[in-house]
Amino acid sequence: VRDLRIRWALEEASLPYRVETTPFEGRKDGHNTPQPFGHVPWLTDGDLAIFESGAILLHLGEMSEALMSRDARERTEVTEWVFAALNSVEMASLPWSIFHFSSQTDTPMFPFLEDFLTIHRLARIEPLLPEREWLAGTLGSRHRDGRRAAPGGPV
Ligand SMILES: N[C@@H](CCC(=O)N[C@@H](CS)C(=O)NCC(=O)O)C(=O)O
Repeated sequence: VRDLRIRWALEEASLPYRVETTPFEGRKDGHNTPQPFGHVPWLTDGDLAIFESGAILLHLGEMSEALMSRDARERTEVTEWVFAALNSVEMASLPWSIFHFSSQTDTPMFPFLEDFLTIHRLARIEPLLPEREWLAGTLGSRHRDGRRAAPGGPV
């Protein structure tokens, strides 16, 4: 479930947070949540309610330099990679995982999606990774140095 990426970011930034659950049944009919499609996750921060995991991540990035630098170029890199993860990788990995986990890999779409994902997306990222620990930012080196960002406002 897509709350994992948000919990991960909150942990990396040492931001305080509380997890709440919502009933699965009835989430679409009359399920009055800040998520217009009746989906999870959403984040409540004070009187702000944010849906879409990418939008939530960018909001958290604004709260912690451990997640997003204040430098304009580095901020742009973070934004690029958040969109790349959602728009270029997840758009292929999601249908791939639905076929995979529902054991429908014999559908003609499956090899198409697999090639699209592995050859046209992930294989192109592979050569970038030996040069750096993270695609954007310095999250890893912050950890190696033992420095963590100070907790920001309430989440
Ligand atoms: N693009 C949305 C996707 C949200 C989404 O699809 N959430 C799933 C769980 S990860 C959900 O609530 N599914 C319930 C349903 O489809 O009814 C995001 O990234 O937040």
